[in-house]
Amino acid sequence: MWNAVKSIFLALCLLAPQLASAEDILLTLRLADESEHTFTRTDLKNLQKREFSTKTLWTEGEVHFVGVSLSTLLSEFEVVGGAIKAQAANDYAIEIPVSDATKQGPMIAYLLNGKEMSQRDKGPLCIVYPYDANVKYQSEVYYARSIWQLDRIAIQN
Ligand SMILES: Nc1nc2c(c(=O)[nH]1)N[C@H]1C(S)=C(S)[C@@H](COP(=O)(O)O)O[C@H]1N2
Ligand SMILES: [Mo]
Repeated sequence: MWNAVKSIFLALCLLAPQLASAEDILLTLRLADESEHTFTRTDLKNLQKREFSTKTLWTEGEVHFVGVSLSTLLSEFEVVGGAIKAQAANDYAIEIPVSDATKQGPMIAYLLNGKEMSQRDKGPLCIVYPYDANVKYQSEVYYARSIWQLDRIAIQN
């Protein structure tokens, strides 16, 4: 009996990291020193969670986003100044000043109304600003920074 329990436990221990590494990489972060850090959905979920509801240009009515504050991600890597270049799967790219990444600023969203966003649905990741909470975000500059299908962030020197 104990042997069976032990072997199951051992099997789970051996399997768990493999299952985790089989997960898709959703985001690659390239630092100024050219090192690259990858994030799966689980990695993103393990970072401090942020959420807000807002209307957007591209959704009907108010929607609820869950994700990681850009400020949380950047402070994790001690990025304090300059700009980031955010790139999408469709090769759209936009520069975002690191000064945008305040606590009440943009987030990298991974859930929309509680659901994962499909690529068709502008997912799986997008940068969204709390447009309704701050009218300054209701402008073309911030809409252009609201990159959907985000898959890559490079820290500019
Ligand atoms: N991946 C991706 N994100 C993007 C864009 C794009 O072309 N591709 N356009 C940007 C611009 S210029 C605006 S105004 C907003 C809204 O664009 P939409 O109205 O085409 O959805 O998304 C931004 N995010
Ligand atoms: Mo735009």
